Amino acid sequence: MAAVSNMSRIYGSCFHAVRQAAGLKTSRLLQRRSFRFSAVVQQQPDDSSLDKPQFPGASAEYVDHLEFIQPNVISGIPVYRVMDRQGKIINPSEDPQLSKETVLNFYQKMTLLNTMDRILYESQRQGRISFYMTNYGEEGTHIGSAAALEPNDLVFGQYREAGVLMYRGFPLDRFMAQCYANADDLGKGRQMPVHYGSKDLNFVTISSPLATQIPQAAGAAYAIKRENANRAVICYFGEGAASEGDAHAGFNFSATLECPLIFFCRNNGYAISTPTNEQYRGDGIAARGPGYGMLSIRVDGNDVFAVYNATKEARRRAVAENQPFLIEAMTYRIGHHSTSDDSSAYRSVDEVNYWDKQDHPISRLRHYMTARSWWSEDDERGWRKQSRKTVMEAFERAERRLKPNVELMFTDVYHEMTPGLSKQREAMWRHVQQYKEHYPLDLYEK
Ligand SMILES: Cc1ncc(C[n+]2csc(CCOP(=O)(O)OP(=O)(O)O)c2C)c(N)n1
Repeated sequence: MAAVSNMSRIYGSCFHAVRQAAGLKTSRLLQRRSFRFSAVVQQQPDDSSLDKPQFPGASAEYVDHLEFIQPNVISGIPVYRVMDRQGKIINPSEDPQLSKETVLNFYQKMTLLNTMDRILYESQRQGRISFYMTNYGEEGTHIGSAAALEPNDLVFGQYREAGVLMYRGFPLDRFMAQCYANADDLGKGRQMPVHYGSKDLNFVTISSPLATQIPQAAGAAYAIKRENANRAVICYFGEGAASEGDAHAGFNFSATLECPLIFFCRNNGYAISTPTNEQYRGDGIAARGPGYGMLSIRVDGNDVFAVYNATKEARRRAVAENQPFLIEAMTYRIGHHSTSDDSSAYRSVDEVNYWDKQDHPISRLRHYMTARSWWSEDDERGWRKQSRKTVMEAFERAERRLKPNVELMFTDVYHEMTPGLSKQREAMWRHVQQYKEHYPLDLYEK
């Protein structure tokens, strides 16, 4: 009872304040605080509206019956598709009508990524590099989205977006140099494999802790907006990373600060061994967009044209209207999570085979090209041979290349080396001299 009378006292004093404000013309406080609030007070000063104040945190009707909102109010968000599994355009008005040259480039980048993955995966298995992550099955999400961006748009990746960087022109030699941590690695050999980055290509260096890129992307997009730079930011992440608190922070900041940002979720079914039915309860990631006040769409990530159309339109509007967009691309991770994972422990071979053989982004695009006589069996054979040769040559060059100068371990953090770092450096050299046989310094740049 005491609580109820307290509540009515609080509400009573609020209504008193509203009445007073309505009686005055419009107080300065009201003008400053809420346009909607002062408009209601001014336009509808009758008793019924005074009894139904507009709370500052929501615009809604009042109801007089108790009902919880069902989670399935936002469920079954449709999957936008342009091509069917046979590569046939479903609705001609959605055909992006890309030139033959562009489509062939899509196909060649998707398959080159596949070939690079195969060689580097094997290379890890043979102990030549320490770690690797393949992109099998997600090639459509990479190439379709990358092609829809402008080169000066800024990319924040998670780690499984090598195709985006490849589309932007990162050479095979640079991919290999990073994985081999050799002297040509832009990261100076300091990161584990697949942590690529390129300032020239506006691709922010990958960092392993999940979802850190999401609030960073929001901050970068806010800066870009303030510069009025006619650029967008795209931020890739998996549906697993979307469970991190950082994802919420990034979504909410970018929506409230109205940032030109495209959130691109690759929903590939698994976060290592955690399947989506253990990852979340709502309708995937797209369903969260409206909760943040973001325009959202779910697309077929194995349909490179659907990904392209959705990203292109999101990019156009993000820049023109300064607001974030959320794209959830449904796809499937065909490979193991990484070389540290064996996915046969948590999913069936039949399941993987379905996506590999029946619904693959590369075969779908190939059907499209074949139907237009843009690609033949001979072209395929020739391209496979040529791309494998190119990848192998880059791989051999990377393997032969020296490792970075050891001293680089201690640079780039402080302008002047700190005493602590200096001591570590001396200790390192003492150790290396003492155990010379384990440290083949001739393999390192001087
Ligand atoms: C903060 C944090 N927690 C856990 C991990 C370990 N980890 C690395 S990848 C990964 C799964 C991420 O899955 P998802 O975001 O769906 O991306 P996918 O690997 O499927 O592309 C986990 C749990 C991490 N790197 N960082």
